[in-house]
Amino acid sequence: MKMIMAVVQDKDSNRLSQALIKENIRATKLASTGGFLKAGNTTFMIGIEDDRVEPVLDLIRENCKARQQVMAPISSMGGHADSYVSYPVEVQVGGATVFILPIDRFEQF
Ligand code: 2BA
Repeated sequence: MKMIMAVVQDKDSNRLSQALIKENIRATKLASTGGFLKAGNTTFMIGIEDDRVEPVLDLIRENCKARQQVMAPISSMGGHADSYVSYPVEVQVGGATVFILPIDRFEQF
């Protein structure tokens, strides 16, 4: 068994949830925040048998797309606006960042 942890954009989260439910794949959604953009994203925890890992990755690939996101410039709080110049920065946020971990033991009570 494996644990798939997938960080996806909030915009894709409902679509991915529906696709997982349709394929009878159990998942837990966690509200998360990207360390860089400090914007909300969604982390899916999916415990799954080894032979179903690839189909789950296919579903994630099909339902999550990369987008350009603009990072707002940092506003000057200290009155030294001329000491640095801040521009809006555009970054490409991936469709999904996926970690696949081995599970030693799985129990449900
Ligand atoms: P964020 O940390 O908010 O990052 C959003 C996007 O900003 C990243 O997209 C990347 O394109 C860019 N970025 C991140 N750190 C950067 C840096 N130090 N310098 C320049 N650009 C940077 P993705 O790589 O697709 O990541 C999307 C989200 O997935 C991340 O949101 C974070 O929540 C998660 N993530 C990505 N890599 C991770 C990792 N190694 N461990 C844990 N979470 C990760």
